[in-house]
Amino acid sequence: MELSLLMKAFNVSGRLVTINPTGNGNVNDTFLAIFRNTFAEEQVILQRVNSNVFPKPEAIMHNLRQLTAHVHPKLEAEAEGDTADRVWQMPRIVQTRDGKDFFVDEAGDLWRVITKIASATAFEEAQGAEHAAECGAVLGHFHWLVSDLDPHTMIDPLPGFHITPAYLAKYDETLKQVPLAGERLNASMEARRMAMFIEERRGFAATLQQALDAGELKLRMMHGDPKVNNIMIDDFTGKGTAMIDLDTVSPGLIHYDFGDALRSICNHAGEDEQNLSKVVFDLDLCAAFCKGYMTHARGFLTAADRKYLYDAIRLITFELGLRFFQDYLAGSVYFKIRHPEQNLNRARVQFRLCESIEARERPIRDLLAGL
Ligand code: GN1
Ligand code: MG
Repeated sequence: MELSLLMKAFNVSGRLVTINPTGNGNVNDTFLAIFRNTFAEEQVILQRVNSNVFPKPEAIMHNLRQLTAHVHPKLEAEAEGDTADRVWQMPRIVQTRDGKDFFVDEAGDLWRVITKIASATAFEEAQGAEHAAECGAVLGHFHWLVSDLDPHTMIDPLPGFHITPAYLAKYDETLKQVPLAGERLNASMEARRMAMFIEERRGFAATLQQALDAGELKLRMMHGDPKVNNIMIDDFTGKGTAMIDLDTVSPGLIHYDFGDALRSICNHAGEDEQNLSKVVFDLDLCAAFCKGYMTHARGFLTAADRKYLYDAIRLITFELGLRFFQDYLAGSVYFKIRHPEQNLNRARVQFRLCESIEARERPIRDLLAGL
């Protein structure tokens, strides 16, 4: 269905001037639509939710409704008493003309429109220590925003998301069940090296899950995907202003968020680098992020939480590499790709980053202990 026709289903005033792909998401398709009225312009984000990844896209919209209903009043209350030059924001759902939160096309795909956070940028990589610190502040503030959101009002969007041992089981299953997986594994030295890397860390994969099962860590609301390009920075003040990409907000361990933000912020090379020597975990950016995070998180992090922060950084990096590698073996059915080996290369990058984190274990632990 033509995008401009599709947009007509949504309640946005004015004439549509352009609609173009935006962002670099690996899962959903995202477009920026610009509307003009006589005296004003409106920009909104149109998205097709990937039903391959999210089998119940309606649940995603139910969650977004619950989340925004919980957070918007908190943000408003905060803004009232605020004299600082910072404004916290969260996108809002734009309804269809018949008052629904989404539109389903003839193919059965779910489309939704949300407001665009104006005059703000989500960078693809860390811009420096100040930016990293702002990313930390945004994540810490987000954790505070959702800390009192009742998990029972939310539907688990992706059961098992961020349970690392479950990804190991899926990887094993893929090797057993997918006819071409073994062939793909044996086709290159690189793939075999990835498989060895995984074997060496099998025991480690359960670290956070065991701490949770033992009651040492507890479930809280997490964002699920707080990588650097899901954090928006105000163009005028340079301060963090919003977390976007809210589809994976669910009960989980905030450790995964902490680790995920760091593994993406501290790697200048990004997720698609070919030259592995450029993939390094940057300790200065890590320190800056942690400082920003602590301005909001100091109050709610327990001693047990702190104990697992290093493992969280290492683990989520390993988990993402494992997810990319498993998807490569399965024929790249989950993460969108632009070339056939992309998921294999993405796995190489995360595993190299994981090694870089392991090599810096002492300084990272020291840094975390000093927070
Ligand atoms: C996916 O869609 P995107 O690019 O924001 C993925 C994350 C990964 C990320 C890696 C629902 O996020 O878990 O960390 O790619 N999202 C989902 O770039 O699987
Ligand atoms: Mg996402």
